[in-house]
Amino acid sequence: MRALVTGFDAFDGAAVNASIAAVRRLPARIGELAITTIELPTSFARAPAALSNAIADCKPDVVLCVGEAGGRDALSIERVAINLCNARGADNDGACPRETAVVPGGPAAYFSTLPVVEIADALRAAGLPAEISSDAGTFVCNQVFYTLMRLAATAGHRWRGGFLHVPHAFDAVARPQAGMTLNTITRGIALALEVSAAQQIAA
Ligand code: PCA
Repeated sequence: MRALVTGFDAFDGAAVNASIAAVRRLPARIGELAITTIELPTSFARAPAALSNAIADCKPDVVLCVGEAGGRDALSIERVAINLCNARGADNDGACPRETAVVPGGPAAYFSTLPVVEIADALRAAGLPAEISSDAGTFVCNQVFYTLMRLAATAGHRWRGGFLHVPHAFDAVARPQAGMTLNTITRGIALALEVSAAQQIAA
């Protein structure tokens, strides 16, 4: 089985994005799962094509997109992606879309097809702060999550996909208000992948 795991480049003036920093620390294999990682640009214009090209190349069974949500203090398994872009600040290309659709005419929302309850339970059982979130925001992370789930729903793919928001990394940001170590974040991502792979095998 193959997993594609994505993280984002740094944005909003930060030097590091905990999502890609933690994703890069993943091993090449987790049990039966071969792991491919890529960095997505924090760009409304470029991220969707980068994601769909990576899926076409990798032919994954599981896709987990990871992004950073500064200020959160738990690993947040996102439940739902909405068809809305509403940026508070500029992305890495200077774009700041307001009240536009991710996909004009697309459904209002898509649910994750990863086992969000089982992932949150497994993370907590391992002693990692975790929550299920119903708000992936309206910036590039939500756009990528919506793009991912729309691909899953419309392109006849058999993979399952979802999104994980992670806090700032204590070891990557000076004095974050809330955060975890990169090591903890990577452990959480690896566990989410294990639980997702187990569900794919059982399906
Ligand atoms: N977080 C942003 C975009 C890139 C990232 O890591 C978000 O939550 O939309």
